[in-house]
Amino acid sequence: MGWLHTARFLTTSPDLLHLPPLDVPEIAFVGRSNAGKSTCINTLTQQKQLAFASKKPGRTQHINLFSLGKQGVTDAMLADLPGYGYAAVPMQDKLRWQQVMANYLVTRENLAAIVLLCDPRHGLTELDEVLLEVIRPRVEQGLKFLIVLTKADKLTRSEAAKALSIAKLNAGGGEVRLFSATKRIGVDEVSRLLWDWTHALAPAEDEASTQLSIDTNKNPT
Ligand SMILES: Nc1nc2c(ncn2[C@@H]2O[C@H](COP(=O)(O)OP(=O)(O)OP(=O)(O)O)[C@@H](O)[C@H]2O)c(=O)[nH]1
Ligand SMILES: [Mg+2]
Repeated sequence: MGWLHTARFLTTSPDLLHLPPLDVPEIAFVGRSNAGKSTCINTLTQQKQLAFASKKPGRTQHINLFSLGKQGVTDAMLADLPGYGYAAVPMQDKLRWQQVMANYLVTRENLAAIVLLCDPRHGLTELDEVLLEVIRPRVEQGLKFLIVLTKADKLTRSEAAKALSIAKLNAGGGEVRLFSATKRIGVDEVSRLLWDWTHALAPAEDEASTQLSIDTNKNPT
């Protein structure tokens, strides 16, 4: 989908305090370290090195923002967050990160959707459950929520079907999709969902408002 290809790096921050306040809808990618968050962002945006992915868990250590939108009109943000649950991280860093993450998820005003990435071979971990609890009040207030089951290329057909039905039970009314960066499973579906969530207006109205903002830029009054 053309829209996600427009992603470009905006900024990086060690915590919520240093993130710029924004008024476009933001989609946060969260989950266990090594679950495939950065790879998922690169696959969706069709850019190899936009977010830094790595075999070594704990690669992403900041909140990284990527802006989306055509013709210089930013209409949404992707946020790549550090993963949790990596055993080799010192306890103090772990606790600090859980705090940064909870703070971001609970108070980031323009947060419109959360994508929780989960490797279905491990299932939802204890820390994933904690995260579900933290975001529950916001999801109940209308925040969109999607569980992406990553690395689906590693599952047989029946394992995939089983993982999907278990995740649906845990998603609390949110969406669930299978995803694979290597086999490009679920890429179009997830892209479509993210577009729909950040563009609640009918397509005709959306076009009109984009046109309006371009005109306004050209001809300020
Ligand atoms: N087979 C397979 N491997 C994948 C897939 N997605 C990610 N990986 C691999 O999983 C590892 C971790 O990927 P990352 O995208 O860096 O994971 P992350 O969740 O951003 O990790 P942190 O930044 O540590 O939180 C890398 O070796 C990726 O190549 C996938 O769909 N299929
Ligand atoms: Mg990462």
